[in-house]
Amino acid sequence: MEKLIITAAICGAEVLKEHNPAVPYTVAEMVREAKSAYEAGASIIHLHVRRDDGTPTQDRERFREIIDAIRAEIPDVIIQPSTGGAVGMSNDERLQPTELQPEMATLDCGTLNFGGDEIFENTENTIKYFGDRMIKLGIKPELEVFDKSMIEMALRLHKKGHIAAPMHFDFVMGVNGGIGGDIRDFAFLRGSIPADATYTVAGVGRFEFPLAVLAIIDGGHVRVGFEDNVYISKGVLARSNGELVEKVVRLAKEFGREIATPAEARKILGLK
Ligand code: KMH
Ligand code: ZN
Repeated sequence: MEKLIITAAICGAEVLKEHNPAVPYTVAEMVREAKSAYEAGASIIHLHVRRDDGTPTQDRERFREIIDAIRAEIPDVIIQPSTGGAVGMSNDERLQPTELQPEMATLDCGTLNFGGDEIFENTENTIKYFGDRMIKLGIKPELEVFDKSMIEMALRLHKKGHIAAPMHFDFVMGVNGGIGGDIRDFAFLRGSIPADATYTVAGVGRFEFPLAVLAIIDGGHVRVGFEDNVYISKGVLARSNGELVEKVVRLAKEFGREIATPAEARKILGLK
């Protein structure tokens, strides 16, 4: 089995210090959390950025500042900016970090009810627009799918030339409005991607670690982090993103799965 790529989603756009005081907002806090995740075994940092007061932003210069600060400490880590941003942002606002030509970026493959009146909007034309941009800039998309229909969308847009193969999916599972997070849901998504595709699984809340185990034993990859879950165990807040990554490393070791370095992750994902 290939080595396990661990992605740390250290910040997200919705989770706040009120949920866990270790959620990072400032540049120094972002570096601290990225470093803790990397030192524990993460090879990819999935990156959202905030203003110092916690407001989510897709501002290119804020991304540049935080990416530069992270790179100064951990130069070889793979940085994967979000193009999802936060609900309500425009397409061009969301795409700003792609101007920095990262190796990877997320590409959300459908629209989702996000709770209350909020809709995370990704029309077919939006997905084509984002996919075309990533092909042009040589950015590998992590195809975020919150439901089975979003895999169908990605496959259709791949056939039309808007998404390159081999595809790399992120099954984001257990979000309100998306697919659930049980074994049947996982098997349904897992069985729906092409044979040459890779995948990571991001279980939200209580689904984080059970789904990590399924991916570990199946040969998939794993995402954890405050964006998805702030607890290390039931009712106990994680002290850092690193603590969440450490738990995945422990689980992987129990099942004999080795952890990929950033260089090995680049090879597995076909990054340059
Ligand atoms: N914050 C969500 C609205 C992504 O990073 O691409 C979108 C999100 C997905 O987190
Ligand atoms: Zn995200």
